[in-house]
Amino acid sequence: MRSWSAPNVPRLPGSGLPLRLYDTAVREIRETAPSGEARMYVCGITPYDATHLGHANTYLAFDLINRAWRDAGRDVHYTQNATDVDDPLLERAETTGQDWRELAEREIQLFRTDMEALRILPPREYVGVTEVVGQITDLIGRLAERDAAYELDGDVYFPVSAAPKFGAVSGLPEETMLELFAERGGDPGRAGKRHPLDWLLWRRERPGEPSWPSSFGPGRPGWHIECTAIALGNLGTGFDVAGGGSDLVFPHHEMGACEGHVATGEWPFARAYVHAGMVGLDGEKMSKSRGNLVFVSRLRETADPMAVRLALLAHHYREDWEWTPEQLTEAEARLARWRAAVARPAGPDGVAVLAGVRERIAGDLDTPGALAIIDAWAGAEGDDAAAPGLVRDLADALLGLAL
Ligand code: 5CA
Ligand code: ZN
Repeated sequence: MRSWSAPNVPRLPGSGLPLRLYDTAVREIRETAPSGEARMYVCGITPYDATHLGHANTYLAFDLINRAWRDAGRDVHYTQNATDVDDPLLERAETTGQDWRELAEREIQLFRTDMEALRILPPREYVGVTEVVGQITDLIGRLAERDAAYELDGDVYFPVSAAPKFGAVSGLPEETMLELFAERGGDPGRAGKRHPLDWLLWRRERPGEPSWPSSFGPGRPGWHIECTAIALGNLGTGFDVAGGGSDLVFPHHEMGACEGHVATGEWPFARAYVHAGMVGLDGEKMSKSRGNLVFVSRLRETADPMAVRLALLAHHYREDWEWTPEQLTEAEARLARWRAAVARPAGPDGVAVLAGVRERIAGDLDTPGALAIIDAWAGAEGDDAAAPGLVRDLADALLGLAL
C-alpha cells in the first residue's frame, strides 16, 4: 500500500551516539543496530476506528528510534503492517452496515493523515495483510513441512510443542500466558487442540466472511503469522527491532518469534523487542473495544499537532500513563516558550544542548530529560547567535518538532 509522506529531517552537525534501548526479551537496556542498515518492524493498526492517543504514543516511540539511528549515521529500513482483515474489523463493518474493505481503507487513510500531522517518519513498506495472503500461506506451508502445523476441523494450528524458544520473549509463567491469550484474541478453551496455548495459523472460511484460496482450503490468516510473514518478507531474520505497544508482548510477539524461528531455523527472529507503555483514560487502557478514546484527528481540529506531539514526548515511552486535557494545555505553553526562544537573535550555548539531547535520547529515549534540557536553554539568556537555529534543527531532527 501507499505509505505516507515524509517530513524533511535536518542534518545536524557531528553524529549521534549509538542507541541503547530496553529489550523486553532480555529485560535490560542494550545497544541496538550494531552494524549496517538498521532494520525495524512495528505492528500497525487494525483499521476499524480512528487513531487514538495510545496509537500515536506508540508510533512516536518508534519514530524517535528511527530519528536517533539516522542521526547516528545509519540507514533505516522500516516496515509496518495494517491488520486490514480481522474479527473486530469485520464485526464493526457488520454492525454499522459498511463494506469491511471500505471501512479499512477509510481508517487507514485517516491514520496516514494523522501520522503526517504528527510528523512521524513513514515506513519504507506499509503492507496491508490482504495484499500478501499468498506470502502468508507460503509461510504456513513451510511450518507444515517442519511438522509445526496441524488441522482441527479445517482450521490450522501451530503446536506450541514445536517451538523450542517459546517463552523467550515474554518470560511469563504459563498461568499468566493463558490469561493473556484468552484476553487477546486466543482460544485456550477450544476443544480438540493439543495444548491450550496452540495458536491459529489459518482460519477456514465461515459463512459471510472474506476468504482466500490456499492449499489448506479457503480461509484467512491467523493474526501472528501475518506480522511474521511481512517482517520476514521485507526485513529477513535477525532484524534489529520488533516493536509495538506492551499489549503485544504476549501472545503476539512471543508467538510471532516462534513462527519465524521454526520456519527459518534462525534465532533470534528480532534482535530486540521494544515496547511502548499503555496510554489510558479514566483509569482504563485506551482501546477501541472499551471505547474510551481520544482521537488524534479530533484533537487536531482545535490543537496544534506539534503540541499533541510535545504532550506525548513529556512521558517516557515505556511508562503507562493517563491522558488529561491539562497535559495539552501545558504542552501548548511549552511549545510557545520554545518557539519564542528559537526566534531570538541569540541564546545560551547550542552545542551543549545538542550533546545533552543526543545523550538523553541515546539512553533508552529519555524524552523527559531531553525536554528539560531545552526548557533550561529556552529559559536562559546567552550570546551564541548560532544557538537558536541549532536548537530549532535539533528539536526537528531528533524530536520531530517543527518549531
Ligand atoms: N494490528 C495489531 C498489531 S499487528 C494491533 O495491535 N492493532 S491496534 O490498532 O490495536 O494497535 C496498534 C498499535 O498501537 C499496537 O502497536 C498497539 O500495541 C498500540 N496500542 C494500542 N492501544 C494502545 C494504548 N492504549 N496505548 C499505547 N499503545 C497502544
Ligand atoms: Zn503485529
